[in-house]
Amino acid sequence: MELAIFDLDGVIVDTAKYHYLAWKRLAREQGFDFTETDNERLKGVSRMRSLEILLEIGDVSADEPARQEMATRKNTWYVEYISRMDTSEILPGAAEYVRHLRSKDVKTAIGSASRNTPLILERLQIASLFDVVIDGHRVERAKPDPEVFVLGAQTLNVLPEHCVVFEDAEAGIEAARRGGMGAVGIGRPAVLKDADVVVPSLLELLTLSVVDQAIAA
Ligand code: B16
Ligand code: MG
Repeated sequence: MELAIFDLDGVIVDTAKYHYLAWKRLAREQGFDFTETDNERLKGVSRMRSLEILLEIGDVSADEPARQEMATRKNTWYVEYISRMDTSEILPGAAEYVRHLRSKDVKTAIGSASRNTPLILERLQIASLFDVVIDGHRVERAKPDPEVFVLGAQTLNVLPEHCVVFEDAEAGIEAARRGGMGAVGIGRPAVLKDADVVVPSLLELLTLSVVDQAIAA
């Protein structure tokens, strides 16, 4: 592995709960309920596709200007929530594992669908841990298209076969596969069936690395 590409939401930080609160608020305004189970369908999915799914669930029709307005309103609420985040919300082992890889001369990147990536990295104070950040502003095609990961690899001049993607969403695992990269699933094996390996969180990988180092010493 020459380059480790990390998805952001669900791998480095759990912002899904804030997306959920903001989408739920929008659904309530539209007169229907939006559950945590429904929210699972939005993980790793772009903002506008998320809105489409939400409106399908509520059986609400809206024209394009109304959709744009709803997406903007939801994002305003979401930004209010994430603006209050701090370093305590980095997922267990995540920053330490990224630092560990960097100490082994592995390059590191973020490959996220979120257009709020810069704000999140700033709040968590971890922007300096990544050689490049590719987010929703830089790509035209959402995961499972591999564009976000391929762009990261190209920017750092690394061949896809030397890249490993760390992802919590099925669409992200498929994107890594289609980009010719290794795929580590973060979450449940039943959901992330196409990953090379699945672990509950980056903490397990950090622990394994520490054990490997101790054995080698
Ligand atoms: P925004 P990831 C994704 O981030 C989230 O998982 C998904 O729920 C969200 O809709 C998407 O970002 C867009 O986010 O509205 O902030 O641009 O998992 O690719 O890091
Ligand atoms: Mg994710």
